[in-house]
Amino acid sequence: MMVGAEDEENLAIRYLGAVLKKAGHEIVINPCSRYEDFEKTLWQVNRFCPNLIGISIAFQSLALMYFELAKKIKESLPDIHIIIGGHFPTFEYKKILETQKSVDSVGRFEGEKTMLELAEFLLKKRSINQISNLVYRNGTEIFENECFNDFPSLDDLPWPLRERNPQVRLDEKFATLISSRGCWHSSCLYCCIGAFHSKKPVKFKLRSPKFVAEEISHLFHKKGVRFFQFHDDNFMMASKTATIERLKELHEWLTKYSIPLQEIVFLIKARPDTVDEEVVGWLKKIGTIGVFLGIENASETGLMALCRRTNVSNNQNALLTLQKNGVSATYNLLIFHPKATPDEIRENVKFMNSFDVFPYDFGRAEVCAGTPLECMLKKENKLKGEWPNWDYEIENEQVNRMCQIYKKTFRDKNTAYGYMVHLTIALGYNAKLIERLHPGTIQINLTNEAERLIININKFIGKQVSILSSSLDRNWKEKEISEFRENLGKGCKERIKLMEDINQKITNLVSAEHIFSKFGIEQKTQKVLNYLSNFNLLQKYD
Ligand code: B12
Ligand code: SF4
Repeated sequence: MMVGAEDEENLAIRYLGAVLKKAGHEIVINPCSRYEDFEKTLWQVNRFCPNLIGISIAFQSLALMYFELAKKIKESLPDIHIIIGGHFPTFEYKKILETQKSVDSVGRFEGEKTMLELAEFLLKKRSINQISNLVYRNGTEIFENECFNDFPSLDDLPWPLRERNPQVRLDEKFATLISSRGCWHSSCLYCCIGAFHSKKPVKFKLRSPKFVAEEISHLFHKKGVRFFQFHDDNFMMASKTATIERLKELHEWLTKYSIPLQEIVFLIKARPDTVDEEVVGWLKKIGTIGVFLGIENASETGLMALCRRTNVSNNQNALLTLQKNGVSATYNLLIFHPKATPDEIRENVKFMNSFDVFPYDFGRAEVCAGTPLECMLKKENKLKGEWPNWDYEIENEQVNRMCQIYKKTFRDKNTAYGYMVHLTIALGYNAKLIERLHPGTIQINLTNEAERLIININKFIGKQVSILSSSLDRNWKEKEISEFRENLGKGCKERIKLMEDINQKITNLVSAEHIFSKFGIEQKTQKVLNYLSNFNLLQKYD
């Protein structure tokens, strides 16, 4: 059984499940993203009684939850072998095995080979010291096997195990996939991807466009998926020439597989220094409607401190190029980091108040295992808090004060700020998705309404951040903090309501078009809906 967080198809447990299935093992994929999912997971465990449970922990923030799950599973069925793997355990394997008695072993780095070999061990076909990348406990001792330090051949891997019925988003069938593993930059201060692949001969590995297109073709033709999200760390290559070549090849194969490109949409991740007119032209041709853009900071000093190797003009060019070409973007600003200065914060706040087109979030660079940030703070003896939820103080006192107030306000659950941002990001893509897949008069109104609302939300966030930044110059009293939190929460909740309304309208439009198309009415849906709304028969489309 494979267990892991799953807001959208979790490719880690689904790739590992696929190789085990291909080798003839029976597999159950059990998503478990929060404590509320424990009951269902334990029920599945007891029903299926697996010999082996693989728990995937990518997110350090969820590690304690999965340790608790492992304990509950062991209490109920003590003989099951529990292995955990993913980004966090890859680096923290020793501490995990020392402190978590319910965990039998840790699989480091990529897990395909490890899981296959562990399954063979459980069938008594190999000994435990012959399992690559495995660290395990035997009595009170911990043993570390040799690591296989290379990428698997991505073109030869079976496709991730998927449910018979695809997930649905916005009434469109939705799937996640990857076209590469690793990252050619591999150096950002807060990111563990560099360390995760650092011992391999190359920093990243690609799937051939032919095989990526083949997987898309299967999902499109056999399962009706039209909405695809690529989870590659960087969808684009280090050089423009290589990027264009790859996009052209992908375009060619998608066409060869008879995929009507106007009928599919892609979301991808990209660094700003890889985005220009020509690249965006090709991205649009293959169906890209949205980009998770790695802006990360709006000042030169901030970008340098975060080791991004990009600059402010890369960021601006990428944002403006995407905007000009009608592709949506969303990004994060890590304005708080150990060396952030008041001037840098002010530059970021200015940027937030000047560019208000795309949804974004902002916050602090968090300490994850294996990152250069963790290494730096350890070396400087500045890691605070308790494993695995590390904390740190920002060197500049004023910025540190602002960050503390940020945590008590923007990150307080009651303000619902996080949920508002989450909805804004989705609204940005939804507005573009209907533009590509469901064009028409109603769509134009809805897309415009959504884009206006996003600008309104950004103006609101910008204003709140400007107020917050006054804490750079003076300390805030507790009363001021609670009043600010209250106002922020009120503003967020009002906007959440507006977004929920418009998202509902967008979903209604998509559903109505799907129903009409079942009756063979493909082109005129929105004209008919508009006509009916004249008679108040369809008030929800007003
Ligand atoms: C998709 C994704 C998401 C999705 C989650 C989708 C889902 N599962 O529901 C979304 C967008 C929701 C998301 C959110 C966040 N994410 Co994210 N995300 C990713 C991303 C880009 C891809 C994951 C993926 O599909 N990889 C492809 C699979 C095939 O690779 P893999 O996960 O590495 O799995 C392999 C190995 O790790 C190993 N393995 C994995 N599990 C197991 C289990 C066993 C038993 C074994 C043996 C091996 C093994 O084998 C697998 C196959 O080879 C990764 C980056 C990355 N490259 O992985 C970041 C990443 C996991 N995310 C990260 C972060 C920080 C976040 C956020 C905190 C961001 C934020 N500020 O909000 C949130 C946290 C969400 C939460 N729930 O707490 C960090 C995690 C760092 C950490 N150690 O905590 C990563 C590594 C990005 C980074 N560059 O640092 N994320
Ligand atoms: S944040 Fe992105 S660009 Fe930076 S090292 Fe990680 S994956 Fe690469």
